[in-house]
Amino acid sequence: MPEVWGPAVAVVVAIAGWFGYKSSRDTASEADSGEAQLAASPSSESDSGQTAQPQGLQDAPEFEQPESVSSRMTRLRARLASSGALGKALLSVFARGDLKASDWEDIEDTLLSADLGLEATDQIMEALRTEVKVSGNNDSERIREVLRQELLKLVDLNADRELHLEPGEAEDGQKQAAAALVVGVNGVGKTTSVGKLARILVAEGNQVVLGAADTFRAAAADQLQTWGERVGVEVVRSDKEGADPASVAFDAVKHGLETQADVVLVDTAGRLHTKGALMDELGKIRRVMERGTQIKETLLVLDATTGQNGMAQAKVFAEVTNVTGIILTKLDGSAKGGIVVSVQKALGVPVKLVGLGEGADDMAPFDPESFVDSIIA
Ligand SMILES: Nc1nc2c(ncn2[C@@H]2O[C@H](COP(=O)(O)OP(=O)(O)OP(=O)(O)O)[C@@H](O)[C@H]2O)c(=O)[nH]1
Ligand SMILES: [Mg+2]
Repeated sequence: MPEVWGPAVAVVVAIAGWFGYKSSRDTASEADSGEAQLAASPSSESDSGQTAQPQGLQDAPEFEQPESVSSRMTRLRARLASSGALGKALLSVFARGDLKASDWEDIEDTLLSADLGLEATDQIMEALRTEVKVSGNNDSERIREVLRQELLKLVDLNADRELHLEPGEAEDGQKQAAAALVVGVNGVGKTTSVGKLARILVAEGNQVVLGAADTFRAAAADQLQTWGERVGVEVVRSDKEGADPASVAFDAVKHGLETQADVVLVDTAGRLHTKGALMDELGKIRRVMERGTQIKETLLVLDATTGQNGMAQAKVFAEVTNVTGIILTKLDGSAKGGIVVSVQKALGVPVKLVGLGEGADDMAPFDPESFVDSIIA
């Protein structure tokens, strides 16, 4: 058995049940079959004739132990609370007493500057005005409760936020790795998110393969490979700068199937040339991946600090490809938590994960209630 799997199996139980699904991995028997498959490492070639190679088995890396769920959640919640403070800002306006038109404008500005978007801001303004009119006072607890209820409605408690990455079964009874494609504008945190997500999946007991389909810069594949080594998973990449990204994505899926992996995560480049070119590139990546398995999630990564500008660009991705979930990064230190509401409204897709820092464990499933409580704290 390659050394790489020893420590990976040791950390398996750390975050069990994180996304609410069970891993199909039977550690003992699959570790054995994994050995046989990996020994016969593929010389994988896709339709374009380029070859991408799995990397990361040779130098047995030092594994970091993933942080426990409870410690991670406590730490990340505190980070969100310190960035939000929407409640505090609003209550300080309400504390002025009799509200004049200019005070209501301040309330509106505060909501807009949290990136809630116009529609949601109007809805909250309406609810707050009604509350003040009906109750005749500005009791801070009542105001906070109205705000909380409105935000909960807007964030949508019923959306399906689970990651559906259970492997399937091929016709011949072999396990068929689930594939996920990670897309988004450049610099938003795609590669980092792929690394963090791989770490969570490994900790849950999944065998994961990463595909470096960002072939624009060689450094992009190096960055993903560093994550792979850190997390203890193989990375399929091409050493040729400018190689066909679809070819690498194809090889990653192929390698995932050959090694009986559970999940194949494919990182992509974020350059937004033209809408047509983006559509062609992502379309081709999808088509070749789907020759091997199903793409069960297409995760759009969005940087919370870029606000409404970033969202306009993200919309283009949602228009050209079938996005199933959003990873909202850089929520740490951003006062723009309201973007959760506006992005879901604009794209019609739920936020599934949030990034709250650059560290390997700084990612958490998005939990609407604790999120709302944090930003109005
Ligand atoms: N504070 C903070 N920084 C983050 C988070 N996620 C990613 N970053 C940082 O954002 C920067 C860009 O991250 P990448 O993962 O390289 O972004 P990318 O989308 O892959 O970028 P390209 O490949 O160039 O398109 C890095 O410095 C990351 O450490 C987050 O949740 N919080
Ligand atoms: Mg990247």
